[in-house]
Amino acid sequence: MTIYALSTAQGQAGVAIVRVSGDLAEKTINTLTKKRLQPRKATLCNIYKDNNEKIDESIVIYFERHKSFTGEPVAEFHTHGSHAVIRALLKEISKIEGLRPAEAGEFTKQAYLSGKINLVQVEGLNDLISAETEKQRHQAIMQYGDEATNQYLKWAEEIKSCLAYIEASIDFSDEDVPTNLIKDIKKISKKAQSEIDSYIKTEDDNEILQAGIKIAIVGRPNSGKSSLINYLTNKNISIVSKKPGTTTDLLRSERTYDGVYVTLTDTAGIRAAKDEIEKEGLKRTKKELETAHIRIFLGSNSEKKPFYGIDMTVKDNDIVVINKSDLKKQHKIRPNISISIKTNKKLNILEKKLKEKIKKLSSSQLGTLLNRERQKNHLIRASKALASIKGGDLEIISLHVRDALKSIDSITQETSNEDVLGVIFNKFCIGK
Ligand SMILES: Nc1nc2c(ncn2[C@@H]2O[C@H](COP(=O)(O)OP(=O)(O)OP(=O)(O)O)[C@@H](O)[C@H]2O)c(=O)[nH]1
Ligand SMILES: [Mg+2]
Repeated sequence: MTIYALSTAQGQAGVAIVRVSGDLAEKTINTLTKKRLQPRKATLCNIYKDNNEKIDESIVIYFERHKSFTGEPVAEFHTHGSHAVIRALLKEISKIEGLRPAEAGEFTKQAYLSGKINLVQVEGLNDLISAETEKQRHQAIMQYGDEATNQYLKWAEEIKSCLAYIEASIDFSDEDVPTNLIKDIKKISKKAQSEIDSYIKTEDDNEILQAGIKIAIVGRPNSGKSSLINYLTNKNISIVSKKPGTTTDLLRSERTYDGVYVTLTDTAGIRAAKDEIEKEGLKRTKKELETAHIRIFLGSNSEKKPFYGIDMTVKDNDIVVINKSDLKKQHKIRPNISISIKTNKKLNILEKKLKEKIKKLSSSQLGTLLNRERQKNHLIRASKALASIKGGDLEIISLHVRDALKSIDSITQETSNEDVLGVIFNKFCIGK
């Protein structure tokens, strides 16, 4: 079956690309342009309706089988990106017998089925399309490119070498199996297992990369938390007032720091709650305190006890800040930094400190990171199988080795699992 779809985003744009993939791709070009094109050569063509009316001028490219994204013959029509042109073009294509609209992710699925890309790359491609921050893009291109795949292939090769050892020993009777051989197998499998286990742990870093670093601003009422979130996000999102207890709920705002996605949360000022609403607000603040990666404890210079009633178990990534340094000091606290939001004092230094902490939290994100439950499940299975390689019975060892190899291979190639494939490809949009 030959499939077609608009591959660029819906809506008005300078250019729109309609893609056709399958045996009838070339015929589609001939029908619409009345031309035969040289493969992989962008050619300016008129596109016609079946009544010879011209629809648009378009750059058309024909890709032969094996030399296209999908592995099948592909036609691309780069037209002007108006609703009317796209609609007219799609209508003409639909009139050609043997063509049908593509389903979500079907071009990519075809690329996978043709062996053009493996499943790790498919998942990477999906990430690349949805990447919002620079770091997310960086991760996605490593999954789509060779890095992640090569790592899996390396483990598969190593485990395969264990099988080769086992096969080489088939000629030996049980008593004669050289002890070195079993030692070597165990050495290789232990090394692979430990690498796999470390990789499984990178899932936490991926979590930070995807969901971002959570920064909570906490403190007593009136310390300037809302003023600070407004300053840091450069938005007037939180109400600032001299009345203590202004903020009663959590208020979040996002931004990036050096390509890292960050969510800042303004919280309700901590004091003895005056009513049910405040009680609930404080409950939420407390939860935020527990889950944030970085906590900014914000106190006021004009209070005798700027952090009274606040659980100040300060962790490595937390920052203790005293605000309102323009006012007379009333306390004996020694904070990490004193600022004044009112007079813009040392706010740049506070931001510098924040950036350092964000960098530290995200600095382990250099290599590829585990980012799929599907991949993780196979890795856990492989690790378990490798961990089961014990004793001296080669047949049992061989079973575990094969099991581990199968799991690693399934990461890049789920051979016959339509359900799994369905879940992967349905996440794509139509036209990809
Ligand atoms: N003098 C002085 N006043 C400040 C400074 N920063 C904030 N304020 C004022 O302090 C008051 C409280 O500020 P908010 O940002 O609403 O404080 P908050 O911590 O969000 O207060 P709650 O929401 O009630 O918990 C406002 O009147 C601000 O204008 C500062 O650096 N110096
Ligand atoms: Mg507030």
